Amino acid sequence: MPYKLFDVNKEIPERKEHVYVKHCNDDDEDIKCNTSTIPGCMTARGCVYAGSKGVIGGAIKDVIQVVHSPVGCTTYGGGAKRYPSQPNMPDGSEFPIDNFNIKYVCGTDLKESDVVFGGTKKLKQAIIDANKEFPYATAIYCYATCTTGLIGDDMDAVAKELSEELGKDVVAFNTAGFAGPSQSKGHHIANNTIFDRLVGTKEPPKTTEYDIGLIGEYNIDGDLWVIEKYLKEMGVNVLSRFTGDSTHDEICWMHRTKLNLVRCQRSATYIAELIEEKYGTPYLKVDFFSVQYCVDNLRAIGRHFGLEEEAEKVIKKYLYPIKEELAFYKEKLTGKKVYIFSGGPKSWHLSTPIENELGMEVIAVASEFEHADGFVKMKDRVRQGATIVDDPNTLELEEMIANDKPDIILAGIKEKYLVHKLGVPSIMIHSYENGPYIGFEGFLNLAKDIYAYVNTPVWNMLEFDPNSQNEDNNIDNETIS
Ligand code: CFM
Repeated sequence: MPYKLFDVNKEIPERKEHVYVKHCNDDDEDIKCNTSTIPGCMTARGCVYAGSKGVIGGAIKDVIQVVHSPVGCTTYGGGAKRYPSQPNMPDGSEFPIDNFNIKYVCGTDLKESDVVFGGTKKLKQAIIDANKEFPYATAIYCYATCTTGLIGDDMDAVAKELSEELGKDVVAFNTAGFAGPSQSKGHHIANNTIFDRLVGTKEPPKTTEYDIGLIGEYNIDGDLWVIEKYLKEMGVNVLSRFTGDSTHDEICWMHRTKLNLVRCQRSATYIAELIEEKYGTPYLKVDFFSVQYCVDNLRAIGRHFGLEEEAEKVIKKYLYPIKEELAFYKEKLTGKKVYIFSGGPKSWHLSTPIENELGMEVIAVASEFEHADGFVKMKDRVRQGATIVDDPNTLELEEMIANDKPDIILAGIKEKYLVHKLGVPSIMIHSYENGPYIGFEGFLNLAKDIYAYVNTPVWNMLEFDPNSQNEDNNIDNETIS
């Protein structure tokens, strides 16, 4: 069958409101977002459970994660994400983390009869068994999924009963997969649950005048360690991390920080606001993606603590060694056309740096789950004529590629191999190729990866012809020599 391009406006007219092309004088036009995916669209979104377990709770190293689900959701949650941890604990001991950094994930393996008769007994037994198996874990978090949301199991009651019985925190996250349009709702529920159940329940062994909370940094491929290193060298102490490389206890004493830095502002501003409201701790929204943002934000943190000179020293130390190499990549990448298809925030964090600091042209940005405030930033930061897409789907992506012919796409694993088949290189902006991608050296890593992918000769051997008669994913074999 000949390949036909999908005509979005014709096939699914409701999608029109989710796609926007930036023009001058059109500031008022809103893009529709944070609503349920339109049936029939092959979305790249995750579910609410994915947002709570996959993003927030699952990164904490000394916790057993009990997924209350049929086995599929548990399997998904078992090490699918690249957020490594070090074994070091706040008291100086070492937590037994395996070499692959797969955290402790168990499940209740729900069956049909549990759906009919209820799954709380199984959940209780699973938590007791998990605790026996991993007695050294500090706490146990359990997660609702679609199935348990449908049954209506009272997970809070189980968590309360077992917290008393086992003498450690058992926390229930009521994040049924369908409880919202995307993983974003899972972030929100997890923030609220952690704040209500944990924050303020423990005290840190010691405090200083320079204690901060690093909030919304999940240590993707080591990002958190880069920021932590800069802060440490400035004289700032990271007292709590939410939640990359974190421990259960750090989360419990988040109320003792003097300042909170909010790195991912989509998934974690909620808890920073709640802490400010209850404990009066201020928070700063920070951005370390790229050289310029890194300089600006380290200076802002320096100003807050009166550590301006120390901030300048750190900037000098880490900026100087990468400058020349970065200039090389900028020269090579100037004028290359790029799409940024991320979960949301990375599409607005990276658009200006990729234009200004790498010389590339960002011609489309997309977000799986951003809310209206994120889209305002996305619109502000892209050039005239750039396309902005909410909840993109594969067919639209193919259509866009046929029209724009971008040189590279920064996207996720769900887009990567699809676009490779269309002859366009793609690097993973969610979990990275050769990260970290944050900070000075991280931005250089990103530039290197973009350069390497764009210049791999294999792309010259492929040609995307949307009208090709070839059924093999539109790759014309005759062009492959
Ligand atoms: Fe925040 Fe994230 Fe992101 Fe996110 Fe994500 Fe992610 Fe992302 Mo993938 S917490 S919103 S739910 S920065 S996993 S580390 S890369 S979609 S833009």
